[in-house]
Amino acid sequence: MSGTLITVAPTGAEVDKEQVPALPTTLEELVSAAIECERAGAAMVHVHIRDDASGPTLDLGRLRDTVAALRESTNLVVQLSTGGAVTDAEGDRLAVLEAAPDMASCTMGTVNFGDGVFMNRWEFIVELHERMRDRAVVPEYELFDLGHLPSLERLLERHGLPFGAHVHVDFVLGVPGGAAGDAATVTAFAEAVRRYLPEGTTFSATGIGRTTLPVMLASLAHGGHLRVGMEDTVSFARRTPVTGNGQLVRRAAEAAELAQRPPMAAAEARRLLGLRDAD
Ligand code: KMH
Ligand code: ZN
Repeated sequence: MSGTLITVAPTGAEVDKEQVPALPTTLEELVSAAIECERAGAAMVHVHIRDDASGPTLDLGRLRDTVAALRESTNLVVQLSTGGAVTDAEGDRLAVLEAAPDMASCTMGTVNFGDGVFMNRWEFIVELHERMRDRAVVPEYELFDLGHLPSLERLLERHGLPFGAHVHVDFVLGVPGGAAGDAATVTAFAEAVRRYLPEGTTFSATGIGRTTLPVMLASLAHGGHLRVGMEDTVSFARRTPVTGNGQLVRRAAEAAELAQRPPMAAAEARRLLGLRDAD
């Protein structure tokens, strides 16, 4: 069994900087968080960026600067979010790929998202999948509900494997409107990976809010990988706010060590995921 791929999602599009001052929203804060998280055991960073008012943005110039700065200061696999915020237009979400990240997210269906709707039409998913392959960007397919797994099977059957020919998915559990964040749901998703997706498909899992711990432990138990970060949870324990992303990555790395699948370095992650610069 391989080591554990730890992805950090440091910022997201939803958490309010005023309410959570430790959230990294400037480029300097993001790079500093990324450096700390790599030292703590992360191999990949899932990136959303913010504007000068700390609001979510998909500004292409900022995205390009962000990719360059993360590459300059870390070896982390840089994965840009094409999910953005629920208010983002499809054209802006597709244009994220022009910033030439190593990877990008590709959500496999529409889901209620708290009071909003995270819209992912079939034609949009196909366009994202094909543009990524054209640009040698490896997708991380984001699965918020069980139906997203047979949808991914259909995508791969009709439109072919992604760049690198390896399939990697992420279970995003505990979103109000999506699948629950508990051990039984991780088990159901892990079984659905074996049922619907190509042999060798790898998965990570993240639990939103207080579901972070049961999802993390269940994913490790199923041989899965981990995503943690302030995009997904801003509480470390009951009534204890997270001090920073490094704290969440350190806990994930300790859990991975305990499972005897220590965190993998970025170079190993690049090989596992079939990235274009893997050695
Ligand atoms: N912010 C959510 C609406 C992704 O990054 O691809 C979508 C999201 C998924 O976070
Ligand atoms: Zn995201």
